[in-house]
Amino acid sequence: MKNISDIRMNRRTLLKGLGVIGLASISPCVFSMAMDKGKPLPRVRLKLSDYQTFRSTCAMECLHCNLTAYVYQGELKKIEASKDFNVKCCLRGISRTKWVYHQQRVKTPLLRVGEKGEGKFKPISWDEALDLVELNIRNTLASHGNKGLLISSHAGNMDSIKNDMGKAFFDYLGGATKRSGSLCCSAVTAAMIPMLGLRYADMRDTIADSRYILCWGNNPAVTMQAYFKEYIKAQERGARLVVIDPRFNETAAKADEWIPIVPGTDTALALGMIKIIIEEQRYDADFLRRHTGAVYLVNPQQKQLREDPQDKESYLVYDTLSRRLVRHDTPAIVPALTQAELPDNAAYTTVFELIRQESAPWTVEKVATETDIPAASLLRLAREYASNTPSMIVQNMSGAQRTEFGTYVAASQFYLALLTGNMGKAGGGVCDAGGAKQMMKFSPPLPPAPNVQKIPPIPVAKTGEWIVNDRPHPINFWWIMTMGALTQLPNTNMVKKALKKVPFVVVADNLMSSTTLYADLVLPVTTIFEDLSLMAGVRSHYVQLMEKAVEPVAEAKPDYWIFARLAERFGFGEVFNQPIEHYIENCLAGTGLTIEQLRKGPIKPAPTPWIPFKDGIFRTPTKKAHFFIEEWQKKDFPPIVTYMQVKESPKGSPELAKTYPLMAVQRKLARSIHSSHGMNEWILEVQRNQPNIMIHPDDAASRHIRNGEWAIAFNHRGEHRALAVVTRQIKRGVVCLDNGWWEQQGGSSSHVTNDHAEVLGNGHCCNSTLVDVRAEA
Ligand SMILES: Nc1nc2c(c(=O)[nH]1)N[C@H]1C(S)=C(S)[C@@H](COP(=O)(O)OP(=O)(O)OC[C@H]3O[C@@H](n4cnc5c(=O)[nH]c(N)nc54)[C@H](O)[C@@H]3O)O[C@H]1N2
Ligand SMILES: Nc1nc2c(c(=O)[nH]1)N[C@H]1C(S)=C(S)[C@@H](COP(=O)(O)OP(=O)(O)OC[C@H]3O[C@@H](n4cnc5c(=O)[nH]c(N)nc54)[C@H](O)[C@@H]3O)O[C@H]1N2
Ligand code: SF4
Ligand SMILES: [Mo]
Repeated sequence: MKNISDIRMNRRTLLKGLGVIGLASISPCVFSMAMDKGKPLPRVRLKLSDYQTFRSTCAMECLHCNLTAYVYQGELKKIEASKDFNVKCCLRGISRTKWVYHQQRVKTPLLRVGEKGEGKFKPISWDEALDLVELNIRNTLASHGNKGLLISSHAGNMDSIKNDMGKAFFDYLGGATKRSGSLCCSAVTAAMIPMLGLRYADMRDTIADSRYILCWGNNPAVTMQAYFKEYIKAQERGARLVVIDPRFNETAAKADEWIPIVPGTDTALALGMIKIIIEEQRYDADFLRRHTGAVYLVNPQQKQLREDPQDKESYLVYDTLSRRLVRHDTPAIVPALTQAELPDNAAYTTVFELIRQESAPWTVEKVATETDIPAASLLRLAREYASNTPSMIVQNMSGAQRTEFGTYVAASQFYLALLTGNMGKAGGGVCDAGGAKQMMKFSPPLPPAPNVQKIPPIPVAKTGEWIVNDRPHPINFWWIMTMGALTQLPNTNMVKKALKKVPFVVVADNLMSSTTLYADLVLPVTTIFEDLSLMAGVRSHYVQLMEKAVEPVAEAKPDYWIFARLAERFGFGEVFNQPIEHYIENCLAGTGLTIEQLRKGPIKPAPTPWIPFKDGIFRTPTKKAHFFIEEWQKKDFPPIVTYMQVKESPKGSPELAKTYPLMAVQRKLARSIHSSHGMNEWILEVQRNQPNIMIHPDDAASRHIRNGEWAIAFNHRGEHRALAVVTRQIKRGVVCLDNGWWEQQGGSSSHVTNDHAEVLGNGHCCNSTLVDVRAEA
């Protein structure tokens, strides 16, 4: 296999491919210079009207920008940002032409012939491939039962059909082992759903209305790139942009202030801010009384008081007018918020009071000790955030919540927004990811399977270890789709062991990704523009039809085609083998939207600006936001946000830190979305094509590591090789590793990342990792 770093091209080829020379700049244009047996063919002058155009969306876990493909004589020639769409896509989006025609495209089903990991395969036919899959599923069902089947999917294609179809296929078989939690943002989910009643509340329509933008543990200049113009617009209108990150990230480079922080200590910072906001009475008492559970009452046994124990929503409050305990939703009351408003010897207190007590020990000195943030910065941060309203916390599935106690990090950010009454207002709130799916109810593509066994899941971060140790039961057949399992799951060496242990691993992908190297069978699937689909998701506000523009390369098939053929073999073909339009219509049923409407372009199903929780109405059954979370309490964790020391940290594991003293955080790069796009030679041409490790000069000097030379980050899980960037743009004691490098490019930083499951959301805590670094010998 050709080394990807060898595939470099000259800049002119890149620009030509992107259409910068040619179609985009001068049209009608010259693009064809094909050679016929050494004799140049006549140059063909094409007009825009000679091309057919089709629209689709960039379907990975990013912003789902709408793209227009230009097709000439059945070949995809160029992709550009759709003209009428609200955001302009990035280089990754327009380089997708190269993804379709990539030299590492999987062209036929491939059967392993070498050892797993060697990447030696022989091409086989689809019939042979499907026979093998059928046989291995039947054998697994006979020997292990349904729980012996595992399906893993993630964010390679977030359309409304493919992943759902995969999960449904295994449900129709009677069930399979699935994952719990997510590699991405289950900490946010575990905070938001009980607090606000739903996941996803993105404020991106009103970023420019904000007066104070706090990018807390995230880096929108890179990770929300197509929207970053909104942040700049806010700054031009006078907003202050502040970044909290252990490293000086690309957003910090544009910001008014960078606040470096010790990784994993964000909740300590939040509690320090809350203390200041409460003590200086900078909270919005009126908002808290009307729209939140801050006024609910709690007894000394830490139970919330209810009028009727059977009625979950009958929370009691103390009405300061009638001086009685009443239901929280009684009209014309003024519920007590603070202890001072309660009767002197009351046998209960308010949730607000519990928050005050929890934050009380977090003096500026104590916060400084834990987070390394100076007192003056903390005071400025708390005061400016609370007074420069509307102020917005950008969360966008942040790196800060991919930590061991990430749910409390995310929840503490919601606490701050709620305490200051900064929710449901243009320019305020917490900017999460979000999309059309919040605005309208879409249906699943297929009816639910009739009989599905309840099978205990595998926490996604534990995938490698649990499979190796047969937990919760042995896995005999593993289907991996839309997922870079080998680069994105933590603890790569354990994942490799798991991939080797499972007797039959199927990887459906369109490129010979790192994961395919460990497959028994690789199935070639389509990319966008090679099949028809629908995107009604959680990353773009628009419902988008994903049109087929060209025939699939070689033998590639859509994932849904594969499940249709397999379903036929298992006797439920008719559920899966209808024309794709049928499944798209199922998704759209009840929305009033039609395929024909969508053919004209993307549709936003709600007015702009989209403001979740407008006017303080939340989606919990009480319509109020909750601070006291009984779901956490049921898991034996405090119901009020609290700070806990991350275990894999110098303070949490002093012994381990003697061997691995540096805290390693991850960063996402402009060159890729996770492990995708990063192999695209057009991108390699303009972005660096080797992994970096950011390290502070003091940490580098004591290890004889020099800028620009190879270094190895290592710990008890594995090693990751990268070029050292010796810089003061990262805190002393912290290193930052790149996310998403392929095995074929030297390997992923997940070789060292923590595979602990985040405590409340069962998620991913790759940013709670200890390593040491050495110069390469
Ligand atoms: N270009 C690009 N864009 C993307 C993606 C991509 O891969 N590439 N992925 C998309 C996806 S799926 C997601 S989830 C989002 C994620 O978007 P982001 O959260 O912005 O992405 P990350 O780079 O993971 O993390 C951001 C920052 O968190 C910092 N960090 C790490 N640990 C801590 C901590 O404990 N505290 C604090 N305060 N900061 C910490 C890191 O130094 C890093 O700069 O981006 C989306 N957009
Ligand atoms: N070390 C480290 N690990 C991380 C993170 C980190 O910051 N650092 N971030 C985490 C986060 S936030 C996330 S969201 C995850 C993302 O993890 P993944 O969703 O696994 O992301 P990708 O690596 O992009 O893998 C997607 C794969 O799907 C393939 N694909 C694309 N289209 C299709 C299709 O239509 N069908 C099929 N079958 N396959 C398709 C792509 O070619 C690619 O191989 O990674 C997590 N893992
Ligand atoms: S990678 Fe993200 S920003 Fe770039 S085109 Fe795709 S969705 Fe848009
Ligand atoms: Mo993510």
